[in-house]
This record gives sequence, C-alpha cells and structure tokens, in this order.
Amino acid sequence: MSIERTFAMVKPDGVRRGLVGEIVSRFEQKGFKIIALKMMTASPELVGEHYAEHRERPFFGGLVSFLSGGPVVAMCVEGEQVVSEWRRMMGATRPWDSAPGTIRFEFATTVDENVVHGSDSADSAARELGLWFKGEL
Ligand code: DAT
Ligand code: MG
Repeated sequence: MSIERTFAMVKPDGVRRGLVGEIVSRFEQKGFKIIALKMMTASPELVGEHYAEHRERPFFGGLVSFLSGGPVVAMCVEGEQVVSEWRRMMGATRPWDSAPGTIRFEFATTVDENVVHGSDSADSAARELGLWFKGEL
C-alpha cells in the first residue's frame, strides 16, 4: 500500500462552467478521500509561485492572469497512488492528446483552459499542498 496525498484544483474555467460537482464526484466515485476542499480566488503571487517552473515560458503571463482571474476549488485528496492516478483521470495537458473518458477529453478543447490541475509527482504534491493549504492540513 502506498497512501499518498495530492493537490488537485478545479481551475476558473471549470468553476465558471459549473463543473465542480462533476469533478468532485469523480474523486468520490473512484473512492479517493477528500481531505480538504476550499473555493478561493488566488493572488497572482500564489499562482506565480505555484507555476514557478513555467516562469520563463511565453504563456506564463496569460496563465497567471487566467488562474488568478476567478475562483478556483483547491483540494487535498488522499488515496493509493493518487498522484499518478489523478493525472490519469485528468488526461493529457493538451486536450487533443487526452484519452477518452478523461476530464480534459470530455470537458476541454484548449491547452490554456483545461479545467483541472493535479500535482505531477509526490514532491510537487508536498510543495503545492504547502502553498495552497499552508498550516491548514
Ligand atoms: P499540466 O497542467 O498538465 O501539469 P503543465 O505543467 O505543462 O501541464 O502546464 C501547466 C499549465 O500551463 C497547463 O495546464 C496549461 C498551461 N499551458 C501549458 N502549456 C501551454 C501552452 N503551450 N499554451 C498555453 N498554456 C499552456
Ligand atoms: Mg504541471
């Protein structure tokens, strides 16, 4: 058994489109445990820190204004292999590369508004949970 925690998020496009229930229910149907969940509007500073690895990319400015431009739903989710499993449930970054049945396949058409976030490794999960749920877990 390898019980892990990951950081998951419904991005502003997902919240705006009323997909929070759909996405939360995927965790529940799968059997993963939601440890914490909150709706919030993130500051550009928090989003910039969250996406620090992309700071030099041409899309960084747009990414930060999109992510800080409306409420998101931030979650800490626990379960066996949940870091990689949630990435699999989300689908590929570019929706046209994502597999049928995944969230990005079913609900997204563009890479810049792709509905959900999930940590890409155990180290990223620990870092991102520390940022978004500082002192709360
Ligand atoms: P993921 O969200 O699958 O972890 P990532 O870490 O490579 O993908 O990129 C983070 C986010 O940045 C991604 O969800 C959407 C945005 N992004 C990535 N590549 C992009 C691009 N070429 N143009 C616009 N936005 C992009
Ligand atoms: Mg990423």
